[in-house]
Amino acid sequence: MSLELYQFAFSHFNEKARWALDHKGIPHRRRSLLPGPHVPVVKRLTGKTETPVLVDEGQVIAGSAAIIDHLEDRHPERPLYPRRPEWRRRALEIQRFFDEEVGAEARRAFFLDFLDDGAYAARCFAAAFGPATRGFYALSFPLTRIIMRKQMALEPRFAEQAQAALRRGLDFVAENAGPDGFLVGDAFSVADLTAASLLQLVAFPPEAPPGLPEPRSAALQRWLGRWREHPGTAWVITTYRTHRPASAEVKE
Ligand SMILES: N[C@@H](CCC(=O)N[C@@H](CS)C(=O)NCC(=O)O)C(=O)O
Repeated sequence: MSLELYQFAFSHFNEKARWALDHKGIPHRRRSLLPGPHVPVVKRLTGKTETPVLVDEGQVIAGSAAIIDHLEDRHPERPLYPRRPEWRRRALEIQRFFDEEVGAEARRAFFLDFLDDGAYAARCFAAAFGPATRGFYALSFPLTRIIMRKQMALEPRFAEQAQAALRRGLDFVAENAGPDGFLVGDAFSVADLTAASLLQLVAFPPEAPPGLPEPRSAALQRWLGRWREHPGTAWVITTYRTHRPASAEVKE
């Protein structure tokens, strides 16, 4: 088997790709990268810097939607695309809405709060690494944080628009989930997977890897408090509890 996911462990777009692999039970390896040092590794693969990237027998697939499309094609069992054409169209439309209109703004809203405590943020990003890497990353994180703030335009003047986009995503799932919780049709699909993984940062449900180091920072608690009462948050938590399977990662 040569299926490798180049990923950030602590990232919602990466969680989307992980969940698709785990949903289908496809054994794969994960190459976890740290924000900052990831640049040369990902550039070598795609010429860009964004994760997730899947390498399947030498074929490079960049971006969570392209990865899911590739997996649907190669591993059609446990489908994420609904079979009925109109449901499939709707599910892909919902994926596009969350990818393009919610994901990046939700991340911006989150980081505007979360990065206030740089030491805690560095612990979250580097939790999967050994003590030497964690120590070095923590020391260099003040510089990484400056770069992240610049790259994602993490400016307080954008906080309102970023939170509004995230709220639109939460409103969408609260208003569109059917009686059994599905956004489209009568089964779990790419629409539910995309919405739940891109919205997971409002709750960090226990089933969402990699988990949060304790004790949580005041900045993170303030963030979580903003969204606790929204009915969309309850949908995210229930969807994770019901549909997020265990990891299909193969460890070295
Ligand atoms: N549309 C892309 C978005 C991916 C994305 O925004 N990735 C972020 C992590 S959440 C990233 O790798 N940022 C680092 C960079 O761009 O250098 C997808 O669906 O995969």
